[in-house]
Amino acid sequence: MFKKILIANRGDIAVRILRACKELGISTVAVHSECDSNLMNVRLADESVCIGPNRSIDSYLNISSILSAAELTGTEAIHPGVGFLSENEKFARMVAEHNMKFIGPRPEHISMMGDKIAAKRTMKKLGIPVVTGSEGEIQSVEEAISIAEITGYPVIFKASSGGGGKGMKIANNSGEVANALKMAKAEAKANFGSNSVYMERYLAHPKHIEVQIIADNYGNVVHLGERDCSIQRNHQKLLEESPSSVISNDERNKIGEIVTKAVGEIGYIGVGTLEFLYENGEFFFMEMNTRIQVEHPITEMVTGVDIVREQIKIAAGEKLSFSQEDIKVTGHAMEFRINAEDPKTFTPSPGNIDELHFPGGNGVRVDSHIYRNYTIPPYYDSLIAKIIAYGKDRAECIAKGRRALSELVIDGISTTTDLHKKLLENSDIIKGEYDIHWLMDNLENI
Ligand code: MV4
Repeated sequence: MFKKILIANRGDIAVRILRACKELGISTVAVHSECDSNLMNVRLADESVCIGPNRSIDSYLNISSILSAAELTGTEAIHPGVGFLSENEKFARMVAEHNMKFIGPRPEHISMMGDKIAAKRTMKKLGIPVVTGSEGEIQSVEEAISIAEITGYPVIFKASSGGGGKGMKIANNSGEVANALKMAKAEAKANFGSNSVYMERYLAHPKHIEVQIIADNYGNVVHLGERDCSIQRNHQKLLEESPSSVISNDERNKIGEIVTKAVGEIGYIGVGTLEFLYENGEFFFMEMNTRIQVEHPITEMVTGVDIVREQIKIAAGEKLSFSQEDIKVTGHAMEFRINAEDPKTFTPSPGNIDELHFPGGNGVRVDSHIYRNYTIPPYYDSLIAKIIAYGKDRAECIAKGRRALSELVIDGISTTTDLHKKLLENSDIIKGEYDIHWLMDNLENI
């Protein structure tokens, strides 16, 4: 096992990783920007290094600063966390070149999944269901129209190097194709530096269902069931649950089997998530995330697997300590993302936390880095806490969630807490009847 790990991240996820390191007896190095010296993960770490000015580009995205900090402290492995450099192929490669372990998949798998066309083509070949559409990059309006004649309208154009919804454009008929394609290409170019786009049949009312996998260096691949992440606002997830209320045991086993087989065939190592759209009982692969995800705790709650601990053990060359037969999805978990945001406009609400009380008790987990009198800086993600509720079934989970949110006190800044309270009183949410558009369609009247 590693003796020392550097955590190349900040906030709640850095605390989460640090906790796993402590439990494994691994010494920790925190890195931080100038304004972040009083972060909880910096306080809890054995050592810390300031890696640059406040802007992410100068600190948390500064590869040479982070590698210098790692060399200076005698780090054996680097955990990139979520966001920042977590899906940066070049960073993964450079960590290895400096004789350290990157706690994540191999660089070639990061780049394969970063290219959405390549990812889709690979998964399709391996038997994973995908949405019908163009085989590769769309070259012309004529090509798009002739493919749309087969798939039917509406169609959606997506950036090849995209993700997160940027650069997506819908065409409802052949008359809209030219403009949608032009707009998608321009947005792709502006956001990702490449104007390459591909096309798919547009699904009108799907759910976002993602499958968690974990694979070791010895060919063992296990899936940990699914998460329903359909409650999103502008492609920002807000509430996630596991299992999904629309997925049966048979469906879970079936998609899990398909996914683990495919992941095994490409020799993927580490943790990963395959994102699907799910509509009328069918799964359609969208993209694969090659990192630990924000919403991993709900999977930990229903499977009992400490995913971050296992991720570190895999990077250290250890075998998975469980097989698929050992995994049973038991009970129900929900994650409520508490963001420092205005509840109406969702604009960031940085500032001082004047008063703080976290809920606890049976079935409640809180992953957070904030404390009373901590000042949230304006430079980074607005996620400040994840409240996770667990119950023996969905109804009990909702009851625990309501109770936990009612105990939560965060004064001095605005948060998304009240929105979650309202969601848990909404009849559609209580019934589990929601798709990817539900939150945007209902924000005004909940
Ligand atoms: C789609 C789609 C409908 N049909 N693809 C948005 C982000 C990106 N990862 C995929 N996205 C979508 N792809 C087809 N063929 C609808 C969306 C989509 C969406 C997906 C998941 C969660 C929220 C969403 C909100 C709007 C659109």
